[in-house]
Amino acid sequence: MQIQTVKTTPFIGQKPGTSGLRKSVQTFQQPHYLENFVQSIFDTVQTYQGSTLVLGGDGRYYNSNAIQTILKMAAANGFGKVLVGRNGILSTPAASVIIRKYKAFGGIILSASHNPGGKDGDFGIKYNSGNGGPASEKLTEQMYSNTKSIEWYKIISAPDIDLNNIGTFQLGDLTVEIIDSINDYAELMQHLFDFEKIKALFKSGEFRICYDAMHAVTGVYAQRILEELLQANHNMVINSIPLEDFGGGHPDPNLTYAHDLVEIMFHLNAPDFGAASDGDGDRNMILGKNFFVTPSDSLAILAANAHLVKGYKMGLKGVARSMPTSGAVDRVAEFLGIDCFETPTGWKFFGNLLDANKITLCGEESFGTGSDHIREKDGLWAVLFWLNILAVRKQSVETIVREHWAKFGRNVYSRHDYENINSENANQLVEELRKQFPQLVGKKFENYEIAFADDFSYLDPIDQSLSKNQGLRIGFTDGSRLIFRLSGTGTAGATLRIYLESFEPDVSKHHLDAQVALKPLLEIAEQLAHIKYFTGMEKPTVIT
Ligand code: VG1
Ligand code: CO
Repeated sequence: MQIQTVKTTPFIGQKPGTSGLRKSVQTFQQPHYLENFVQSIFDTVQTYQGSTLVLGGDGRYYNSNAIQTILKMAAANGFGKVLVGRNGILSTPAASVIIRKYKAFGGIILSASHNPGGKDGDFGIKYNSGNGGPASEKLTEQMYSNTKSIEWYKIISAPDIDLNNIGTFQLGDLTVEIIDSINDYAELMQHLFDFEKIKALFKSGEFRICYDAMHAVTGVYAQRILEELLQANHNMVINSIPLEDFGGGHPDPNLTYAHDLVEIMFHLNAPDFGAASDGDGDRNMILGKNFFVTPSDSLAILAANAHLVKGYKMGLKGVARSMPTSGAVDRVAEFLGIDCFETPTGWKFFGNLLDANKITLCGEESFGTGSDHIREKDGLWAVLFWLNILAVRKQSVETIVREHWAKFGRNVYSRHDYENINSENANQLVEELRKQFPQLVGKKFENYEIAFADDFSYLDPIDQSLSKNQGLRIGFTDGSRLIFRLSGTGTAGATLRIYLESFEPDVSKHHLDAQVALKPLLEIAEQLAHIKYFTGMEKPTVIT
């Protein structure tokens, strides 16, 4: 095995964001760009000699090229074995399953998740640790620091490996095993959920589902699990073939981008249940017949009904949500008498709580829900969880949500995104808002009075690490909240996210459209932050 030590120089800006390093494909295609980052990962995690790495991605453009490069670098750097998903495909949750099941040292997942793909789209790379979860902030900071001083990387010269066939190959001293991308994941799902009950639900002929894979990675998982194993109605997976450019779409499962599904579900003859997932399969959107379930409500409903589901009937240890996620799950936790933790945005912050057995379920408002079965959010898992509840309760999605609101009250919620705005203006908006904070407490706006205004920081209760500047929060005396955050997953300009939440205990007002109910809060947001002025936009690009 001929190991080459290739001289290189640092690239500016190889800083992992909310979920790994994401850049345009063109940026990744520059000579040494990918290699520099991969070597920086290896130099950060260090003690992997002879051990196993898991490798795969969401199938977007550049996936296979990157896999071939990483395999040759893993061989040169002394890994013992790499498990690769067939055709280079592994959804993010499947990668987490495989890392845990085979006790791998860690894994590299190639994905820019919900960002568009293709030659002119985005590419991304993230590292997951041996627990199957995203690298901690401490590790990502070390990776970034390494990228700034890198002088060389190691690679072997060898022909490419055939990724299309299951089997074992040798790359120098490294064993490369091409594995089925779905088996281990499907097996775990069968262990957690009552497949017989769900199968019976479909068999009754009275229940139809539509699943939008958005031409992304979950197409193959949904076909195997929903169509083959659960025998759901025929042709229920739409946009099922994974494409390198996601068919030109934006693989983000929300009401704006999953328009094919939305059209089907908001139609006279709509199926009973609709769902979609994102580029790498870790997000989910849940719809009923003519009905949208917000991700925050979905998390709360899963928590409140977990005792009906095979793998969770022992009860929940605790729950967690990201700070901008609505407090709906907090009310369920209080009812159940369990802990509820509030973490910064990004799945990496749930890892310690899960590893320490403090929580069973966790989720984010951004269509991410998950549990202690792995260390990533999991799109298809959430769909199966809902199906299991529906199979037991035999009620419609809408009835289940409305009954939940009647019992716990409704946390009316929405997020407004202003995408691709000028970065300087976005930072200025945040700065100007922050400057007002010392004067805000007690300030009144008609029925609303500000109770607190702060910049969210999180002290991890397990390892005591402190994460600062995780979003600006303005809380009102009636429990309503306004949150401002800049996205950490974009690749061009800045994206401003404004999260709006109010609480409505009165059932007679539960039918109100969230945008109508939240209008007064939105007006306060504009008054405080001058959103139109700084973004140069009259309205958001995406509302979820
Ligand atoms: C977004 C979401 C966040 C999620 C992250 C990764 O981050 O808001 O909740 O964890 O994407 O999801 P940001 O920084 O853009 O707000 V995924 O499915 O894109 O890996
Ligand atoms: Co994702």
